[in-house]
Amino acid sequence: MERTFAIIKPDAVERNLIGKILDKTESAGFVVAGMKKIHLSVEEAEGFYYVHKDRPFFNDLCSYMSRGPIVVLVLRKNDAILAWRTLMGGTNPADAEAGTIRKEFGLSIGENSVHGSDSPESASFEIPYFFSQLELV
Ligand code: IDP
Ligand code: MG
Repeated sequence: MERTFAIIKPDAVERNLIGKILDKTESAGFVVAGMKKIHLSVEEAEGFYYVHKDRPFFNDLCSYMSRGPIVVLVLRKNDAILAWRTLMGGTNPADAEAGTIRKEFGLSIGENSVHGSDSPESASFEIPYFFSQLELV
């Protein structure tokens, strides 16, 4: 089974949506391999989103991602990376497919409730950014 990295972002944690999002996640066949609730500093958010450092929304993104707690997750499933991107829906909730997490819970293109690795290379950077081997089952 493949592993992917996911985040329940501050907008969703603030609205007490952790349980609802995990319910959709487990119902879709993902196994939670690692999970914790943390509160990033701006610097830690910048390190995580380093690939986006030249994009115009970078500062807004890092201040949003550090404004409150998040839940970081490692999920296991066959083709987990693609399957989680599909369950999340497109970046802008307004354009996301019906039934996706972002369509159901996302507020805007910035505050879109969840993150997911976009490739095996991203997952290999993102998983160890937050989890040690001992924390994954
Ligand atoms: P993704 O999360 O669907 O992979 P990316 O393009 O990797 O989308 O962007 C990372 C995150 O940056 C998005 O999930 C969203 O929170 C934020 N973001 C992306 N595009 C915009 C934008 O045009 N305005 C504001 N925030 C954005
Ligand atoms: Mg992305």
